[in-house]
Amino acid sequence: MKASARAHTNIALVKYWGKKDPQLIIPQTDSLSLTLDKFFTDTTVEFIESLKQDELIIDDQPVAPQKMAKVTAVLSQVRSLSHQHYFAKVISQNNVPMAAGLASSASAFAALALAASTAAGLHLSPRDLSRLARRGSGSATRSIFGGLVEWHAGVDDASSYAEPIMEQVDFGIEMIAILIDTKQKKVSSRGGMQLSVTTSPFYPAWRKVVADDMQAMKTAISKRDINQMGHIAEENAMRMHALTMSADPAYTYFEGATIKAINLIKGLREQGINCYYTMDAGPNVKVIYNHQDRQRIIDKLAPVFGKDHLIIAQPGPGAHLI
Ligand code: 2P0
Repeated sequence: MKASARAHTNIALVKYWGKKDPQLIIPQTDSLSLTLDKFFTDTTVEFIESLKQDELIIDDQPVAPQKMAKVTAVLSQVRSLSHQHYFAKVISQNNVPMAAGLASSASAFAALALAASTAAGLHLSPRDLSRLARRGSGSATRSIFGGLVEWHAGVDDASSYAEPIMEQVDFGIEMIAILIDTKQKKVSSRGGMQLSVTTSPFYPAWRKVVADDMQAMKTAISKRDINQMGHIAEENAMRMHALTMSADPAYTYFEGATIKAINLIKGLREQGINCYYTMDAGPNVKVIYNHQDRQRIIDKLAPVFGKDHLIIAQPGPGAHLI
């Protein structure tokens, strides 16, 4: 009744920002992401008869039971599916620089879903694994798969799952995460997105933006057109962040250095280097480009942000047992 799994984090190119059902984590819209090789979580789950409650250790630190609700949501679903009632010991190790602002919850809950379901003797299909990971965190739904992945919003637990669009991504797309700030964010994704759903007057327009961007992004992917993919991802990210600034009370994940990075990337484009930016629920900027342009982009960014604040990532694999 023990298993270990590794899952990688992902960067959304068409973002998820809001839930229809906060309990089951059914999103308001579809989303689309690229799984990354650099950042991953290794998780071991063991169901033990003698345990009185679930236990969780993250990066060698025990986690208090009252902070385990998301993990318990996944473990409870596994117990229900496998018709057994043992509590579990969960040991998780992150290889995600927390400072990168790359959702460690995506890799964490994808690894937990695979390790826990395997430890319980379940043999879930990848689709059902993505539904299970979704119980822990929305972005984890997509991290079950490698490469380019689509999360169908769906309307209920059965219809809200992820699916690969292209598992082997071999046309040269690459990303640099610019580490701008290492502090814990003030507004959680979970709290922030629900504030946007309930108070931003732009929310109905966002649903339309995502529907259009999903179509356009899939067309760009089918043409392996990195520039078009980058352009759509950049526009989509800015429109997602417009939902933060238009909420009541307004909030933003941007900092001064975020704008500075955006302007540098625009400057690179004016010099004929095709690169595009995207940001998630934090100030760090991620640059999307063709790997052939890596050095020219680093040469521009390193003097401003420092070479050790630039992390290069390439397309990565789906969740797997280790
Ligand atoms: C995404 N983000 O699509 C978006 C873009 C951040 C910005 O999913 O409440 O940790 O656990 O479902 O998945 C971050 O939010 O939120 C996220 P929950 P999650 O990647």
